[in-house]
Amino acid sequence: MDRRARLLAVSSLIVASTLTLPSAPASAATLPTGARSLESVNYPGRFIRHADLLGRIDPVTSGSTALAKSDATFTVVSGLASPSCYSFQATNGLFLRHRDWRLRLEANTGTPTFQADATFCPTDGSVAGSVSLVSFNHPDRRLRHRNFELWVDAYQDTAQFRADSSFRLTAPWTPKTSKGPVIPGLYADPHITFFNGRYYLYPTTDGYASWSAPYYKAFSSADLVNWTDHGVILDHGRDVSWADNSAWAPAVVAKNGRYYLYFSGGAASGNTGKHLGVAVSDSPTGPFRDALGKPLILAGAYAGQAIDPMVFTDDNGQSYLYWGNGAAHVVPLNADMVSFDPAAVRTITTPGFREASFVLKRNSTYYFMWSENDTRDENYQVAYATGPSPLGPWTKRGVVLQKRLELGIKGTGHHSVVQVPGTDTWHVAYHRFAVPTGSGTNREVTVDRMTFNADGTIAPILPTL
Ligand code: FUB
Repeated sequence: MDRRARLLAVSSLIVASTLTLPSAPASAATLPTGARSLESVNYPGRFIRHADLLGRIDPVTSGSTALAKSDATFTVVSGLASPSCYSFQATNGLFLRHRDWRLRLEANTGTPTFQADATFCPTDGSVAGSVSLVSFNHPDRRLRHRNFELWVDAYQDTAQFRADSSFRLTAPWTPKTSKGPVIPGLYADPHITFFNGRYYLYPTTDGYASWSAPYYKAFSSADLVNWTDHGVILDHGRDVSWADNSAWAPAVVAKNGRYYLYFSGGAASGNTGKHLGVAVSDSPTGPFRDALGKPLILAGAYAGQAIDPMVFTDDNGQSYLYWGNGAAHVVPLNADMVSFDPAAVRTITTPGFREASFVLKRNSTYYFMWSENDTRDENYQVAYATGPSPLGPWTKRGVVLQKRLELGIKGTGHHSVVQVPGTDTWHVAYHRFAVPTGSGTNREVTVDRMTFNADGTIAPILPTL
């Protein structure tokens, strides 16, 4: 029996004996994210599943086929339309959404309509520990079964409707067998760092057409495996007067006893391009507030796009801001972390640079890393150069992270690196097309090891599932 089959067998035993998750019951306000199955309360033993891409409730038992179990397994993720609600992603990567009131599985197009149709807000179900899922865009309607088919129907205050629209979240019939994505759902451009004994991940929220997401979340972990979702830490709509959308590629750094979040954003009107801003908080999990009330770098002020910020602080305490798409720039930041001398801005010219600058120092060598190609291209990849100072000069060393097609891994890029404090152990966070059916706007975040050769060059990073 191979490892996957063993895990399936073990999980079937667990599911058969304890159908309801003891540690994280669904409540009216929150659901546990990650892989789950959903069992009907009035037809115990029947679970929400898809068949021919349509939603149903059907019996699933430990003796069911692997396919039936997989069809009855969903990853509960932050709502595509709102982080206060939830979406349900099948193991084939498609999302449960309503169309013509019928529940069906479709690929996320990232449009507002799709996102709303695929988002459900939990409320108490008919029996303790069960949940009822209210349609995000039709709050008078709830997900319910009728003739064992799943529909979103107008709520009726009857015992029958309440039972037909109530489900228990159970352990997943098909448990996760890979480490990635490390945070459930669609995220990209992860900035990984370490503050006060914990690792933190700050990603772009993905799954939006044209990468138009308006907010950032933070996640933290003690072990790089189990991640806590700290919710929204900066929302362009609520917190940033000059940006509405395109909340892209945050980078967070600790300095002066505070936390500075560098980010980019676009305005809904004017289409003036992306500006780069800085927000500040007393906590790594926010809330962050716009530090300047205006961009730190205006669109068009320097060649290329004012996106993909990154801050590196050298051993002498001097911090440097790197940014850019199409052209890379660097400037020493003033001690306040929210200003710099424009005359000190330098442009970095490394062959192949597209975006996503990242700088680290190991021993006395500085490593300037970046992403090449378009994030929608499966050949999106990470390359690096080395140099004697944070300002270079840089010598390109080559590509270190790229697709691994035999595992279905594509579009590996926009990375960041964290060192396990006090060791020479390094981890790289990056995004890839969500496996199996993602794309350049449906990406997911994963973490792998990064090692150095004896001569100080970076060994090729092996992307793993
Ligand atoms: O996620 C939006 C944009 O896609 C980022 O700013 C780029 O680095 C690319 O990953």
